Amino acid sequence: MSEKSVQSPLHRPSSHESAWQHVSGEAIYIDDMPPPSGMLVAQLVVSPVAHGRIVRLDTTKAAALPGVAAVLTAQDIPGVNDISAIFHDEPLLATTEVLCQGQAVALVVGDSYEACRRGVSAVELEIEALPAVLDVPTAIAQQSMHAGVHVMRRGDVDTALASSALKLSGVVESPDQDHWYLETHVALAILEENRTLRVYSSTQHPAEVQAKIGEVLGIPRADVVVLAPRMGGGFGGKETQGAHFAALASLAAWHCRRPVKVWLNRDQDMMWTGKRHPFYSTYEAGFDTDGRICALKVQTYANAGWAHDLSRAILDRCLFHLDNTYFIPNLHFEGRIAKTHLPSNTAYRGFGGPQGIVVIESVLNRAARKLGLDPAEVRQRNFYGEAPRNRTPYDQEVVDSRARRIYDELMQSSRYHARQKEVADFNAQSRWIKRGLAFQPVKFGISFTNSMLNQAGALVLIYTDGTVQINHGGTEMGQGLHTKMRVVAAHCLGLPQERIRVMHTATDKVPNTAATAASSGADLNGQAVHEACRVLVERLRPVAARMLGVSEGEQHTLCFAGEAVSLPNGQSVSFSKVVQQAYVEQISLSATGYYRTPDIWYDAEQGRGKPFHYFAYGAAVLEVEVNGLTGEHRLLQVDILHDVGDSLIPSLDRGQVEGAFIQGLGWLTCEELIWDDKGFLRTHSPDTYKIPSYGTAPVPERFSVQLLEDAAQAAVIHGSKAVGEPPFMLAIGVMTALQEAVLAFTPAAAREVELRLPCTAEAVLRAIHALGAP
Ligand code: MTE
Ligand code: LUZ
Ligand code: MOS
Repeated sequence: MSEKSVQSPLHRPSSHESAWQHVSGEAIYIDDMPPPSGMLVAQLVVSPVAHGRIVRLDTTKAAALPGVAAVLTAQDIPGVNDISAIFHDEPLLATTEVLCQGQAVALVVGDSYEACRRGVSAVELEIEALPAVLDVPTAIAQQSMHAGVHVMRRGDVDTALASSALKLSGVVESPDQDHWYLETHVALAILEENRTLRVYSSTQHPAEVQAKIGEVLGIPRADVVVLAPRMGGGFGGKETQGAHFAALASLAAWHCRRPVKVWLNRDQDMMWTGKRHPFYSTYEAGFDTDGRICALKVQTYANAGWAHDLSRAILDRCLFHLDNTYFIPNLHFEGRIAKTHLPSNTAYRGFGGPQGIVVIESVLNRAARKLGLDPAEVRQRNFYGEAPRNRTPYDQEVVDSRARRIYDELMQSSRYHARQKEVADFNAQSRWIKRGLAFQPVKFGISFTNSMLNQAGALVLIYTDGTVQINHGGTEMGQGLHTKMRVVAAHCLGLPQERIRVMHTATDKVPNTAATAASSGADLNGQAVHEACRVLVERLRPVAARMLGVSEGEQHTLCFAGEAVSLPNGQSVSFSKVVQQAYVEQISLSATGYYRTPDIWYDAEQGRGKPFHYFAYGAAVLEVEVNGLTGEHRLLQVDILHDVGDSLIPSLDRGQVEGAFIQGLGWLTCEELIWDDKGFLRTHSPDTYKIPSYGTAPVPERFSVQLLEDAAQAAVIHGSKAVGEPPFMLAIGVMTALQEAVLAFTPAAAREVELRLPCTAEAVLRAIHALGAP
């Protein structure tokens, strides 16, 4: 029987399980929760300098102010003063040294935000400023590096470079990006009886928040329950960094014996929390005259900020994506982590992948233009193919590459070649306005590259009225994970979605979970939910068989669908009757499910392994129009063909593709973080930091998103594929399209263009002027 049966909601459009609450305003985010009786709030005292020594910290006057309940410093931490995810290099509250502006030094707890702010002003903090390192070139010069070097190599890169027909070298710098989730960081900690801490946290990683609270307070994890009801967006910004605010709220609740909420306003969130890592990469590349890459040497540096956070894994994923969809026979990739005095940069959709892909795409653009070839054609010629052109730089075999199929279908459907001619014709007759067309493929590795993290659990409860609650380890941040999990359970149990509730994520339901990240939330938790439901179906099957008078040998013909258990002849009994009978027969109606991704590994010393369970693919064709007098652009048309396998819920996946792509456009065109030479962020609110919005560039005027058909993925839940991050990188095509348009302003069609990222109007105008045009 086809999975897409009449009664199952699987592989069909569905609205987001919270859509109605989102739209009506009834969805409760943590800051919306009715304050528990006696609740206090808090404000942080932070470092005003990027680097300095704490000379004096006196909280006496602040603590004596009316309305101030406590002023907490590092000395008030009963356990370990560390909030880092991995490297133990991130004090919760600074002690002797501050390493970025906005680093937390003390916490003022009080009856109201006003009282807390008065308290912050009354804290006497003297800091002796020290020299600060803010960018990668300075960090290299001063050898300011965090631990960790990652190397991948294959073939003889120097010989291959020397004998290449075309040699290129250069620098690619990619910018940082604020997450701009609609809900800023927030946590509410409630101390309950018998020293139990119940903490509501806006986090993608409740298990880590629980662990960190335990360490900071010096209490066992079993005394801490972390709940993550829903997030108003995470985008990676809450993969580790939610722990900080949850631990501060917990510390304050512990001290004051009252509920405490810690919430950042937009400016604080933008100034104090980590961003996407800017990367600085140098390269040497060699090509043959047909535009095939022969050799690539890359030195890349992640600008990590003051602490490690996830920088090592982010650097790794950058290296894992320097190839994108292209086979590179000879290579040497080397990555390092620069230590600077910026807020500690963190996970952000793509997780180093975009920063890697931007490098190879820049190189391919230059090669194509030097050789007088179409950049799309050069990309196609370099696609992975048959052995031996099917091994990644880390030696994973590329099986079932869908890049070529997507290329063929999208070139057709977008009329790429015809439109290339139309663009040339337009440019020939238009002096001040020029257009550019680009093709951008993506291949993105799915799995946490730390293989251990690829595990998930679920707990499914059936009640005797036939309704169901499911719990799983993933968190809902708007991406639709809960909706997907509900569909997986509905399909397996044969119930309509309305009979199933997805409960708030909580560490006392499913323990020791991974972060909801790496786009793998549905892959991992979907298998766990399916497994728990399958166990329950197998328990209910004999009960239904007895009720229908079916022999043990015929049990397997029973079908769970349409809220009933049926025989092929149509005879059936309702699901709730079966459940009631199971209860009478004293059969357990709850089960756990567990999943780990099989057969993945990576040897970082050797730079070899199979880190990814599979790859997600997609491609975009983008057409831009540039105004040569202002540098502004319009995105006239975007056609995307994306591979989400056999989508669990196509309507949600389409939303993910659109959202990721537009967030990528923001990174590359309009979002610009400006740090002054003191390491202070000058653009910390929406009046100076522009994210994409409807009706203006970079949002495309015509936008078509198609999901690849007949694309079931083996060994993934119901043939689906991860979708959250991969389409972000399709936006990199806007860089190529803008470069093409800029080049069109020169009469002699110059072959080199310098266009820095992000491609703001100023950057585009500078690039045009640098070519001596218009
Ligand atoms: N979509 C929404 N609406 N909000 C988000 O915060 N985060 C993205 C992506 N899509 C995000 C989102 C990121 S960074 C990841 S890793 C995935 O969702 C995580 O969820 P998944 O694994 O369930 O796809
Ligand atoms: N987090 C992580 C991630 O810890 N490892 C990863 O590989 C990853 N990839 C994407 C996003 N978050
Ligand atoms: Mo996403 S960067 O993996 O949270």
